[in-house]
Amino acid sequence: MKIERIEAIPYSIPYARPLKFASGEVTSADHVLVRIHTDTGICGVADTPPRPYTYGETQDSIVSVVTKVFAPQLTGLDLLDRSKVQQLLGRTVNNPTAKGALDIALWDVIGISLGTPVHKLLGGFTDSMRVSHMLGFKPAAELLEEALRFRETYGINTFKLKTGRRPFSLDVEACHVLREGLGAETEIYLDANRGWTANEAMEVLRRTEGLGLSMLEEPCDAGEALGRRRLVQNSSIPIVGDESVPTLGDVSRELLSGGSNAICIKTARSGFTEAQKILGLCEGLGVDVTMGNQIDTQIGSLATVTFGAAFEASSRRAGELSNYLDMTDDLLAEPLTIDDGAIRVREVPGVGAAIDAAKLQKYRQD
Ligand code: MUC
Ligand code: MG
Repeated sequence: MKIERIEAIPYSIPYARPLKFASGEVTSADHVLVRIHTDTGICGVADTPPRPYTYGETQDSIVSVVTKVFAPQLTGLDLLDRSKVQQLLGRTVNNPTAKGALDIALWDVIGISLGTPVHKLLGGFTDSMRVSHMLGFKPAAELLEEALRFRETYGINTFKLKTGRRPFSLDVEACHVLREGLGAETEIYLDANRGWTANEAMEVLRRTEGLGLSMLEEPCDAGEALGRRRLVQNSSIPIVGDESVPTLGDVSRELLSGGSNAICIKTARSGFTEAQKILGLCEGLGVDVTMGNQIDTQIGSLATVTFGAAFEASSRRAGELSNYLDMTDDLLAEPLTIDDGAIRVREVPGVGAAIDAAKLQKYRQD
């Protein structure tokens, strides 16, 4: 079975409730749908979220690198020659979500052709993941209202609060209000998206001491190596690397330099192949992982749960899988559902992301 043709389709779906955070804001999902067609007629699919403030990719750059650089290199290759594919993708630096989508679409094709769900091919550990919901910038009372509504409606009991790049008092107040309103049994952790310095992060940790926060993600730029190491050494909770660790090499560097002591894995930027290597590295070193959200659509969230549920170590913590709920629509033909705080994998061949053709026609930009 050979790769015959690769499509990169830009599309745009507005958000009903935009998400704001320290490094940017998302008001519409201006993503790229990647489809890999084979000579047997099978088609694999995946989604890419352009995040210029995180990886330097834009919707245009993703379409361009997929169609002009990767498609000519991959066309004609055997689908199972996975290491060859990785080596070819690796010849181009950066472009993590373009590469991640190609990798996921390839796994999708392999699963469909074998008649096997990809979560089984990867590891088959379990069939669902608990969901963590990401709370963007809002006044504290509105954050609490949102968290209580998500707990009541979906059974979600883990929340990641976006912080940083705004007066400390707002972040500290939000932590206190959420803990008081949600009670001791709800998991709350923070993500500053590099919005503080290491010293500022330590100040916030001091002011939230005793609230039982479980993790602090990307508090400052990992390039501030000494400050970051000091923060890791002095923090009583794990300091999670996210945008500083898109690749296996980045994860190694951050863990060895002491800039992080937990790792966020995102399938949107690592695909399944590199995500699996990152997971193995972390397991071997005894480092916790979280399954993160690149502000994904339902297609992206399904990819995350497919990978996350496949392994014991990636399914231990709740995965960030619910922010698609803020979109006005989605391309997935059969919508995801969150029941009792969890999302299930799909027991169909491949990843299971069948696309609604009419919706793709409506939202595509090309
Ligand atoms: C996160 O964990 O940082 C914010 C920007 C982005 O691309 O992903 C998010 C979530
Ligand atoms: Mg993050």
